[in-house]
Amino acid sequence: MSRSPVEIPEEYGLFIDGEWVDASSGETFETIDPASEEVVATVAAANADDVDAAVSNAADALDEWRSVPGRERGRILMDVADAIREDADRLAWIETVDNGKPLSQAKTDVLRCGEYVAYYAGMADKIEGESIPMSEGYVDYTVHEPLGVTGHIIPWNFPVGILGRGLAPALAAGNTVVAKPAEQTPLSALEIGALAVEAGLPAGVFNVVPGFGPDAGEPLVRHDDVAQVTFTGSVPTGRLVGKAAIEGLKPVHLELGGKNPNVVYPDADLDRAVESTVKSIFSRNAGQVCSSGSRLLLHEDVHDEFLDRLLTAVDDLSIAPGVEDPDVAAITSKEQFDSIMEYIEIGREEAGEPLIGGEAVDRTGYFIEPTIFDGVEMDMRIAREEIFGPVLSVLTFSDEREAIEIANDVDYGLVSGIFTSDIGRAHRFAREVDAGGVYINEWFSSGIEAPFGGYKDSGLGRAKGLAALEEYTQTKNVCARID
Ligand code: TXE
Repeated sequence: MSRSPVEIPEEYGLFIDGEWVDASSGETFETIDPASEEVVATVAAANADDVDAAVSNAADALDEWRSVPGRERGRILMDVADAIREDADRLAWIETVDNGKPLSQAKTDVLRCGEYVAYYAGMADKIEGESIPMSEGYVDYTVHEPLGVTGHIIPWNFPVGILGRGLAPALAAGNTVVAKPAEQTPLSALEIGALAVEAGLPAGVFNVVPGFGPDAGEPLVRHDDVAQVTFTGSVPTGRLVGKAAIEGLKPVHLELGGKNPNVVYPDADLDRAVESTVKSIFSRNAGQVCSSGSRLLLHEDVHDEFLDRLLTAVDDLSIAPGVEDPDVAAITSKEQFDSIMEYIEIGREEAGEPLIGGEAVDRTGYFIEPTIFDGVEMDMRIAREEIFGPVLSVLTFSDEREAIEIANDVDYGLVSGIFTSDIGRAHRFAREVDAGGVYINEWFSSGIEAPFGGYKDSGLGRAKGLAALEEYTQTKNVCARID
């Protein structure tokens, strides 16, 4: 690896009440650069006592933070957003070394985190209630109040982006935050915690407790003083988190996986569809994306031509360490690498040799070649299960009805996409598909202003846009007799 232009501390503590502290147990864990397999830093490992300390500080900070007038809260958050954006190059480098992703993508994620904070900063003084007409003699109005301390459990695929997505609306609405980053990628959340306090966020409003799921995540979800939980991750862990939250009668926002259908018709702009498909499953974070286009549904009349073009494009992709900013970089962890390689073997047994790829790259680090399986059928595991890597399953259909049937024939329902020049067909698909998001003629079209979340097993609730504020507020109705 080239010499790091960024000084990354060798040790990180927990970040509680604006201070770096050791874990009460003294335990630490190592975070690994997946491109070099070397240790990036040693990080304090939080347990239930540390989580309790973080939650208690967040609870103490709550009264002050929720009483800051919305406009002032927004101003402070705008300063935080600026601090994140100004520090984007350094943070992006840290994110790349910790997570593996290409440097330019890490920078996009950091800037996006700043955008989330700025977007919701602008909302902090616009969380308005309603006046509700009643019979004469009464005045009725609603107030949207913060919930309290919110617990955020963050995955490793977009550590800084997903942090910002929950943190920003939670803080804008007057809540305080305790975040537990994934054990594979704890650094960016810790860096943002410190940066936010430096930028003027009162200490205790945002705390970061790195550690493992059962040791730190579960105590956070179960803590009596945590009023709401935001979780992004796998379906099995999401079910555990959801169950624990509901036992504590607290609202829970779950953003889980996907096995998303990307449907291509012969009348599509094929250049654009190929480019989008490559991005949807290979070049964006090596396919480690819940909204990846992991199932490609090709109309039989375009199947051969599309695959020819796709194979040419995939063959051109560069694979290298993230710091070299390639198209495809390392898989984030050894566990995820092993899991993807296992799915590739399952794919070989179910669908035969892949059209391209199918091997780990012969070098240090967790690199996997972009892999395409053709002739996939819906009774195969590679058609139904989330692989979460650069592995594409190709299915063929002959008419709109069949496309929808295949698209909807999974337990997931996060996003979907269609490429066609027939506007009616595109909107018929949008109406029929069981998914929380529909991309028409560009995979990943949409932005932070629009709601994002899953149907079926892909989750509960909505992130992004105005919709997210509902996750972080509770409605009080006030009714007065006035005669
Ligand atoms: O997920 P986990 P893993 C999917 C993807 C991937 C698979 C496994 O298919 O291959 O999940 O990844 C914390 N109580 N996604 O094992 O376990 C954990 O520490 C509370 C989809 O990494 O869900 C981490 O911070 N928290 C996805 C977070 O949960 C617990 C993103 C996610 O870990 C916990 C990531 C517990 N009992 C993986 N156990 C997406 N939707 O984008 C673990 N955690």
